[in-house]
Amino acid sequence: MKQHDSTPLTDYIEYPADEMLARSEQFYLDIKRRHSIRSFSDRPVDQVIIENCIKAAGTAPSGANHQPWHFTAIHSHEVKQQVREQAEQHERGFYSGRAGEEWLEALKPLGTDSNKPYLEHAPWLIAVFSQKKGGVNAEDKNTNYYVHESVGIATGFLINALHNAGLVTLTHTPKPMHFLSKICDRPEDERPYMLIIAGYPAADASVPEHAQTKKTLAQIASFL
Ligand code: IYR
Repeated sequence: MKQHDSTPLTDYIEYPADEMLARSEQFYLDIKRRHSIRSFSDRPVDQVIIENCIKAAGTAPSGANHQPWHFTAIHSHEVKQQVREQAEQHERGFYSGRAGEEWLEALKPLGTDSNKPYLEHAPWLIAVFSQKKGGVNAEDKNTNYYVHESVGIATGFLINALHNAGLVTLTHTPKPMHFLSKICDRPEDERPYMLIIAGYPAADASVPEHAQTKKTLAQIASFL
């Protein structure tokens, strides 16, 4: 007996082998230009661009296609100020000891500290939430599966889409992050997953050398 309905795959595009090779290399060269940026311009970015990038994120694969994510895109200066204030308060605790010696040592080459002006000045903060309960319909309250994996992939799509649009981003995980639920007015059964800062880079934006060292193909892959 038929268990499911389906329609033919009509939007697949097959490229000739040489074009596929060129595209794979071109994509690598393009995504290689993505860097985590910590110095943002306050230049505005049209909301439609952010909407398109979130729509792209929403096409990510997920456990049972439950799409266990919610994105709150924050543009309001007042709300950004609240996020900055509360994130910095937590980060001060983190950097003044809560992180532990090993973690603080690992962060030294990035030059980060508890000061997060970009949370207030970047045009967009996108708070990503994960949903333990949900379903294919937005109002469902069934069990979700592979929530972390699904939201991680969607967040990757989002970062990729923002980069592709010509914006820079920072993945930020203030610790703890629960204050975001309140500020964004999200329900109890949703968890803040990550904060993506998006906008134009400031004129003096830089990339820590430490972050530019990527493992080689031989280090990250094996072919059997
Ligand atoms: N959340 C802190 C600390 C931090 C942690 C990691 I792991 C990083 O790769 C970078 C920063 C902060 O944002 O400063």
